[in-house]
Amino acid sequence: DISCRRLALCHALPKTLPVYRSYSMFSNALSPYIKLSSSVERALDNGEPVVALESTIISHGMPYPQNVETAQQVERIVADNGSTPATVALIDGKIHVGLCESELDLLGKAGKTAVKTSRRDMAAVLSQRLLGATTVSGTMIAAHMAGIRIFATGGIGGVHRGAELTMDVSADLTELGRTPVAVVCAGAKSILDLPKTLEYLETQGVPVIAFGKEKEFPAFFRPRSGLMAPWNLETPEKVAALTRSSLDIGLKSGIVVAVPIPEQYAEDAKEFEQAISAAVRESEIKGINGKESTPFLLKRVAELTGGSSLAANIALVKNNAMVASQIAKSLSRTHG
Ligand code: PSU
Ligand code: MN
Repeated sequence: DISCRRLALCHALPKTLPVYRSYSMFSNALSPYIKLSSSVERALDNGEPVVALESTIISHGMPYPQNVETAQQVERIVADNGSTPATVALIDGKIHVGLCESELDLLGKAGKTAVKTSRRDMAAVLSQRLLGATTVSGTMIAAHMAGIRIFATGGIGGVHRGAELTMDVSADLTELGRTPVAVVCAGAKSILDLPKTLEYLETQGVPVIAFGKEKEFPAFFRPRSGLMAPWNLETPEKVAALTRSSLDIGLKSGIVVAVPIPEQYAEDAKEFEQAISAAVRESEIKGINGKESTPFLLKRVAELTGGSSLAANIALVKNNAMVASQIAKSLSRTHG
């Protein structure tokens, strides 16, 4: 029967064609805008696993010089676990996928003078040749253009506390609904409204996977949020298989792979909750909103917890990079 045979043919296509082809991958219109590093280009050409990494975490998420040190260590962890790291940033009118050491340093030193770049900022930053640090949403767009399926970071943005009045919902969540990249993170910080964040991801059609033994959605500094994740998968292979299925059936949406912070780095919930509540109150009093909100809250929580949040933040990012690299490796094997 014809429809049956057509289905079989469709299914055979991704297995017989090489999936990664750097030049045929993006159209001629796109190629003047994208610059792959030589190691990323080589890996994509050979169908080897690649893990995307964001740069807002470098410029806005951590202080210098820990930000640059962490970025370098995270790249090394990705490499040590078998994938090629591809940190994303917008530099001089181009989307860079894979940065050299001096470019990482540039972003680290730029700090908040770099433009925090999510989907709505991409075209403005490119056309004005500004230095853009990509958020989860900006990085997902770049990764998808380059043909990268797996992306590691610390935490995703979410629905902010009080969003019923402010409508402050991170563009990360709508991006997850429209761009097929799996984001490996430690869940979302409780500077956010976590129940609403999970609701919004459901609306956007995004599978949220609790990775490992724990079935709850993690809360960044804490391995458990008290909220059940809709899915729980124990191994990188199972996450790669889910990602493969999502791509095979043509779902255009992303995936959240939520990895709990390793227990030995988990922070005292009470101290952190107090710091977070104080930071949220302060931001309301100061009238901080829009894209300034998340960087302000991150900075104040770090200050109020005496910097101990920074060590936990670095530890969980490294752990996520390791898991993402393993998932990417497993996924690249199923390309056949
Ligand atoms: N959460 C963190 N650290 C971060 C961010 C979020 O714990 O560095 C950054 C990420 O780049 C994320 C962005 O994509 O903040 C979300 O910002 P907003 O809430 O303005 O959408
Ligand atoms: Mn926002």
